[in-house]
Amino acid sequence: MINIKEDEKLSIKNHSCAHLLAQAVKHLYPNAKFWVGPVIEEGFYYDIDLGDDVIKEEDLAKIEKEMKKIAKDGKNIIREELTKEEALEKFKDDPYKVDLISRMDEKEEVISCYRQGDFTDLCRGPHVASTKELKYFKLLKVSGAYWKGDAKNKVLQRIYGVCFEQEKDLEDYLKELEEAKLRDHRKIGKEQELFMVNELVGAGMPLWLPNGALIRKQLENYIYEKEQELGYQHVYTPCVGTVNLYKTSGHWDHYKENMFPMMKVDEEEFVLRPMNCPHHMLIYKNKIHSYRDLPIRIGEFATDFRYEASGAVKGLERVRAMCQNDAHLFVRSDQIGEEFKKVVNLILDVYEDFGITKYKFRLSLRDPEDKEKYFDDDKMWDEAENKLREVLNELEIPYFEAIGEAAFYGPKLDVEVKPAVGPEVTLSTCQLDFLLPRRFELNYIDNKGEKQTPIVIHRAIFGTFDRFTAFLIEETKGAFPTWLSPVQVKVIPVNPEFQGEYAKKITDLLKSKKIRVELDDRNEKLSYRLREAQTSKVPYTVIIGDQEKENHTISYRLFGQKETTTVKIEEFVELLQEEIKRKKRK
Ligand code: TSB
Ligand code: ZN
Repeated sequence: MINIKEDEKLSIKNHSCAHLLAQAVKHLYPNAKFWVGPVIEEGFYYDIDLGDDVIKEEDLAKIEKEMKKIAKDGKNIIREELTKEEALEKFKDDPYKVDLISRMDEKEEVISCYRQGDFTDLCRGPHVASTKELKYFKLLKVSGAYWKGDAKNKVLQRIYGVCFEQEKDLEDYLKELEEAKLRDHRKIGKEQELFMVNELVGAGMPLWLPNGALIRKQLENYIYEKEQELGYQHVYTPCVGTVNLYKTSGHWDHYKENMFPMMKVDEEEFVLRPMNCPHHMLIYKNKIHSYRDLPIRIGEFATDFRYEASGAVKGLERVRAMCQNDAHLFVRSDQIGEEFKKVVNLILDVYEDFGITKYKFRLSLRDPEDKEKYFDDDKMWDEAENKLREVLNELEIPYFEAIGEAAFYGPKLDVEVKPAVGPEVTLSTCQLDFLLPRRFELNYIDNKGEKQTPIVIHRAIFGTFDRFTAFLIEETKGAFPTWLSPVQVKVIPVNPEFQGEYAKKITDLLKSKKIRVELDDRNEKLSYRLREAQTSKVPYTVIIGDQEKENHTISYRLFGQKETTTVKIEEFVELLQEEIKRKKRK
């Protein structure tokens, strides 16, 4: 999908369209006050305070009509530059603009506004020359947004829209948007009964339903086997820790705003853990290690809790209770490169199995200015960041750099993917850490009998099972590969009266071979039952007629295909078992 923000011409057009939206809103709701109206990847939005008025989805058409009217009128869009004093005077009736202006520094930037007919807005620009140039736009949705993104502030109304150069581009975009909505994991998750949320449990606390839990169990088994083969040792640890544990690690100082608040039990202070590193550090510390023992790879499918803003939580993709496919690798400095490479190769290997091809590697670095988020030790950071760059260049994988995205304890290599709806998210991550081993005073005995501090690589291949499943649902549009499908085979007798018994025998046989199978011998038309099997996206539909019954065969149809293939029952079992064992997308 096109990124409007990255296209200069479209970006200007969308920004002008945001002004046009504000002008139309002002015509229809004279009390409206305006906060900001930026361009985003998907188009633009404007945050508006309407006092007691509320704009609903059905009001958008009316606003759009007014926008069309103004645009047709074709007023020139004129830039004016102002002193701070003039700007404050001009916008004195709008507290939001006054807030913006009072924080501006005349010496640093020119204060400007743009006028189109009866509407003027404070803005840096640039804009198109006339509202006439705005022809192909659409308002997309309306939602609430806290002023300045702060939950303590008033909720403003945010109207989203998009604008294009050509009618066809707008049409294509709207079509793509519709398709993306159909792929949204929240929609499919509901239809296929994969997960649910209930406000009594809490926002961002998904409940995995049997179908979703089945998929997750397969994912756990899959990655567990891979990690065992690669020498990982899996552990179980509790999902709470004392505040002191997180003070020792540094989370308490650098990550507190992402954590649930402290709770007191007797005289002890606990927190729900946001990460598992401290527990794993203590497991490492439980034994004396020689340089020959390293790398030591401690893995866990570990539940974590994080405070995510209520407006940010989203299905399984961004949750407050999550399960990481986590591991901490304790290595010597001469093993960093080799071990890091193994993690990257594991990521690539897993992505190939799942048929994931659209992703970007991001090298996430600290923001040297941000002393609050990042541990203050420039030398350590430089060493870690340079080491990572070195490894990445050696691996020859393309990546881009992002300042301010590192973990508080070190730089990371993140894999970014684009969900059906909304901005990109991180799936896998591999992080280099010189800090926590020092804070926990970890060591190993080197070949001269001296104590050395190991380095830790934090890594999560799936990221969390939650986010990975969300992504998988969208990638497959809910048509999971056979090994993951909650129901792998649907058996349908053409006429339950005549072939029902044989169909039942086939179903029982498949069940005994540990294949997840369902029999549909309802008294419904064949076409109806076939259609339902298709919409439920079961990978194999087995159709049993007289011929099949007589010849001890079955006929199967793959999801999304029209043709049927007839094979001996043994052959079918073998084929299925082979496919399930392979654990591939296709
Ligand atoms: C890899 N300590 C490391 C760990 O050892 C860590 O916690 N890294 S993390 O903060 O980047 O989180 C790991 C992964 O969890 C991320 O890459 C992302 O895929 C996933 N994740 C993070 N926040 C959420 C969330 N709110 N909902 C779902 N998944 C999340
Ligand atoms: Zn970690």
